[in-house]
Amino acid sequence: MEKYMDINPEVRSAMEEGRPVVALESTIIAHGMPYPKNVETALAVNEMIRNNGAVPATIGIINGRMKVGLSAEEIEYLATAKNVWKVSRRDLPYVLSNRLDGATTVAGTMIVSHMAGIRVFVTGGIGGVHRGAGESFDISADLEELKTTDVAVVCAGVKSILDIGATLEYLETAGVPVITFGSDDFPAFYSRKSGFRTDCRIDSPKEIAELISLKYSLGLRGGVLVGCPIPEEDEIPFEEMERVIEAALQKCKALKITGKRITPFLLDEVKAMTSGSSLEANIKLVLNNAALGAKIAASLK
Ligand code: PSU
Ligand code: MN
Repeated sequence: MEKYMDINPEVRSAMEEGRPVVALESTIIAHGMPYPKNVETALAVNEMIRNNGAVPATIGIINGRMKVGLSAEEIEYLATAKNVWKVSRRDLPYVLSNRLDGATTVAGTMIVSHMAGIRVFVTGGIGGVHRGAGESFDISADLEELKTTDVAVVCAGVKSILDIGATLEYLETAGVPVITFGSDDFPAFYSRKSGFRTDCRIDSPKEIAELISLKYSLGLRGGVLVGCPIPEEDEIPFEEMERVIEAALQKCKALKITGKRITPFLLDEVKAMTSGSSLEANIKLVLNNAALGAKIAASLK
């Protein structure tokens, strides 16, 4: 592994000393937010992780090397460089063998985290089953990764560019525990409620950590998904986002966008149509997730 991976010294010593480490993804930096908000957010998220007792490890690929713990300069680089690949499981071998730059998705970040030995990963939103997947077969590789890779993922739920109900069904089939932190409703990214009740509500980071270690002590492979609702003062009403998302989906169809470009396209459209208010909510929810993720990592035995 060392042949393809660089773990930064701070992350390495934390892991050697058994101190908590939290992984972060880089697709949100390179493809999810505009410059310079993407860099400011990534750095603020790192701070939030530290302030809550863990060491941040932002994951990305530079010149064909998997970086575990990007420096501020490397974050700036991935945020501004041209031709940064969006790297999910299937892209990883190509990007490494061709010495390319890449931003890792939830799936890509889970893989690298697991290789490095990191057990908790914080993101904004995961990919899932797209609306109309019955026709298009568009189901994010994030879900398959949650099925197989032993990393707990903290997110603000599932954005309604996706079919939230179908995504939850898929996770049930995949055997992924889906926990909601402090709420009876699974969150919908910009809004605290998706309209889908969760079976597994847990109200403290410590109990979430207990569930995670219990799962692995049973030998049950795969991830754990933790949905952390956006703080009340930052949320955007579900119906308001729904209108915007419908319009974005129409445009995506009309322009015949396909494959890995669909999710970034939809996210950009939503951002443009809400004139930045969705971006602010996005930043707030990632910070909120970071605080929870760090606390979970800190309680994980
Ligand atoms: N959902 C969001 N914001 C994001 C993503 C998803 O609300 O930035 C990114 C994540 O990196 C996720 C990826 O892993 O998009 C999923 O892409 P796809 O649907 O192509 O698998
Ligand atoms: Mn897809």
